Amino acid sequence: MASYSQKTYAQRGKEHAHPLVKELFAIMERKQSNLSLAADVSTKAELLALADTVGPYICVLKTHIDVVSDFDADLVERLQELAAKHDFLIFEDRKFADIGNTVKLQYGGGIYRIADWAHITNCHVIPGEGIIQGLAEVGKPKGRGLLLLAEMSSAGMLATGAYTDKNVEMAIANDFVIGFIGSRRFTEERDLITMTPGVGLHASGDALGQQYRTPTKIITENGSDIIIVGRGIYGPGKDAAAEAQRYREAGWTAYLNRLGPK
Ligand code: 6AU
Repeated sequence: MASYSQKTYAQRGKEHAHPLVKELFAIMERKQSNLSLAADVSTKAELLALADTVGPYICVLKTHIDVVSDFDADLVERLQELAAKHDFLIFEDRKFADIGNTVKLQYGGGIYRIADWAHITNCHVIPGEGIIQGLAEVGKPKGRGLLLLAEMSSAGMLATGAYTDKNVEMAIANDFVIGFIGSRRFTEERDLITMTPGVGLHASGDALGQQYRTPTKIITENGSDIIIVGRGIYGPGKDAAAEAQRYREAGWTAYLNRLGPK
């Protein structure tokens, strides 16, 4: 059987069992985009403006909702309107890491009510499989999906070897899990997607341990599915729309090169 990374996104969408992943692959195909924007800005106005500017070029908007200093319920409504207008999914990068009972409360409640609006969220499996079960109790009835942090992009990260392998085992066993944060394709057991942060065309890293690799490395060589780009798109002095188009083009070309000649 051909590796999933040799198949088109369209084909994988058709064959996929999870409605959310079907929708994601359909968006990717429609928009010819495997680009996710990491919108790490600190006010509501900046986040909405950035999502509206970059929205046409991305398949997923990734948020850190707890860095928005003037968060309110209206922000969520406006983000949902932008998701409909520009045809993208919303991924709240919450990185849950507590016991199942606590993450249930954090995911479904509090100020942010993440499960009500984020199609995708993510977690560390350091507490064991109960974290996935807790999150699934809240998210599964709403049709949401979960990514496991099988690896990280930063220097000296500890998610390696047997820990990464455990992530893969848990993902295969839990149908609420739709894939991973990591640098490569992890398994052919089922079509679990990989989203990769730490992608940049120009910089090699930042002063706090972030490390950047190119779309070619990540998509063509490593078989990942989606590149996550933040400061490469909206950094100081950058034209966010132009940079987003450049990353979309680079990500899509890297994907076409992976598929090879028809
Ligand atoms: O492109 P950057 O460096 O401006 O932003 C990268 C984004 C940030 C991080 O919180 C996130 O990606 N991230 C993650 C995610 C997505 O979970 C994991 C990781 O290992 N490294 C990383 O940078 O919003």
